[in-house]
Amino acid sequence: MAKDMTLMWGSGSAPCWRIQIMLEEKQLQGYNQKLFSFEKLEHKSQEVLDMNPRGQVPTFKCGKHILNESCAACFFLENQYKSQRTKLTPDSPGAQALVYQRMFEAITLYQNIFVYFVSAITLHKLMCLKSLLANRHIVSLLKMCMSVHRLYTAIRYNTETTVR
Ligand SMILES: N[C@@H](CCC(=O)N[C@@H](CS)C(=O)NCC(=O)O)C(=O)O
Repeated sequence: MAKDMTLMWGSGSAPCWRIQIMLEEKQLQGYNQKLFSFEKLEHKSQEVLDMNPRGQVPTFKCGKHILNESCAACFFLENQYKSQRTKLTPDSPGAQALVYQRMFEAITLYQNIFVYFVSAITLHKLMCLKSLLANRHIVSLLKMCMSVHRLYTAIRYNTETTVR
């Protein structure tokens, strides 16, 4: 059962923890796992890219299924092993909706924090050049932040963009 599963993960990654916790809750120990170092950019290696073109972890494989979104992997495991150990989604639609609500809240929060940090770092770097830039260029600073955000979104979702 668990022998059919492989989890590619990175240390300190909350999305990876999601799947690891799920596997523990469903008592699916014994799955194959491979740790990739972010520092060494191992998550951009061909081995990961072959499974996940985004070059991100977690990447989870179960039989013929390859799942590159942690929540999708968790739902897959829940559906596949519904009656095994901890039940993670309640049956009643109301209670189920509250579970989904908390899940989407957490994803939105995670994304907003990330975008905030990227924007804040970019702004900080640009402010260091403030003496070179007149205040009238504040609009350019904001455009730069938006470009970074667009670029980040494109990389994350593997879509095209032009940075202006
Ligand atoms: N939405 C994805 C997020 C995956 C993700 O952002 N993984 C990060 C580690 S926490 C990663 O691999 N970052 C490296 C990169 O994007 O290049 C999920 O929940 O599985």
